[in-house]
Amino acid sequence: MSAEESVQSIENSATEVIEHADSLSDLEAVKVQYLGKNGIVTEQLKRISSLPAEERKSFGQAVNRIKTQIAEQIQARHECLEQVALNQQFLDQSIDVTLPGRSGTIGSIHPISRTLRRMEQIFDQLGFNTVEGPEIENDYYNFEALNIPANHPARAMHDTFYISDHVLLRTHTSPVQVRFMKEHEPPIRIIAPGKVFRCDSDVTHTPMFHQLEGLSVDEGVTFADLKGVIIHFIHEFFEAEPKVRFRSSYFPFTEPSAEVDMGCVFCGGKGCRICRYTGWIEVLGCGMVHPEVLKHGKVDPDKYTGYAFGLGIERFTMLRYGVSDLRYFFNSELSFLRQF
Ligand code: 2NL
Repeated sequence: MSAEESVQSIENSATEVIEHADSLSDLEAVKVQYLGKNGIVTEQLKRISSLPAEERKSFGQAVNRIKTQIAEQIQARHECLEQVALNQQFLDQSIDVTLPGRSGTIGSIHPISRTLRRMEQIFDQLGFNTVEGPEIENDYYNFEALNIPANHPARAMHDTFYISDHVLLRTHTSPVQVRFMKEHEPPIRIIAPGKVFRCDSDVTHTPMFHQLEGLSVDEGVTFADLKGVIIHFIHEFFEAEPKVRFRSSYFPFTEPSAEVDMGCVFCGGKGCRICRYTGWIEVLGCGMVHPEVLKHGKVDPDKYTGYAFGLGIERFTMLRYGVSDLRYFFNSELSFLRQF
């Protein structure tokens, strides 16, 4: 084999080895093997001085040529392997964005809010709009305007949280309706839900609870309209048709007044512990708006009549979902709340 041939065979073997280097570290080893300080190509360069003078030039050129070519091939292979490594890295680190995410803890609607939404929906279908007002009131809107004068026993009945002489936490949402009457001409059809406060706390009373009141004022509104709306509401709310009875009662702000009972949903009216063996459960109070109250609302009682009603949201929630203790609504027990 001539010197040129042996140089060419070095390049051929290098090409082969380079092509078979599967990793950057393999390739680095190949580079050292051929081009390193004691590498195969470098050894050839060292041979030049021992060659006859006339061979040196062409041999030297041949070795330098393969040195350059091997270096280029290594560089090309290097770039190729780097690309492969990068593709592998992309593959290893890729995520499947179509996989469903890990779900966090999701809250639930508080039973009181659920009941409120349900009530709003039923009254919305009857043409009642929801209105809100301040929880901090003055004694005029909470008492005077509702025909409850300074020394009326009703003021003692509602144990009131006073903030100062004339400022208090509302004991019912009626003040919202009085304010609304003052600002709007009949026909009026509204419900006023919200927090109310009474200085009372035992097994069946909490100092804050939720009430929903309703008011309808127009020409020719009668007690028959009130009965129709209340009976419809009870049937819709309980998704059943229990008996409903109107029992004569007294409120300073309505005349005549009535309390409404429905057939016990637990025993079907036969009598049980829940209805205290009467077969009836008291659910709300109502009546025709007292003319004095209409006047405070700047409504002419000679032209208009109206009915109003009030109910406790906690009580309706307990009856509808079978909650046995009022305190569940306020102690934030997750095992209770998760059921809603
Ligand atoms: C009850 C009784 C009731 C009213 C609330 C009312 C409001 C205005 C005028 C007249 Cl602006 N009345 N509200 C009427 C009758 C009864 O609530 O037992 N609530 C739990």
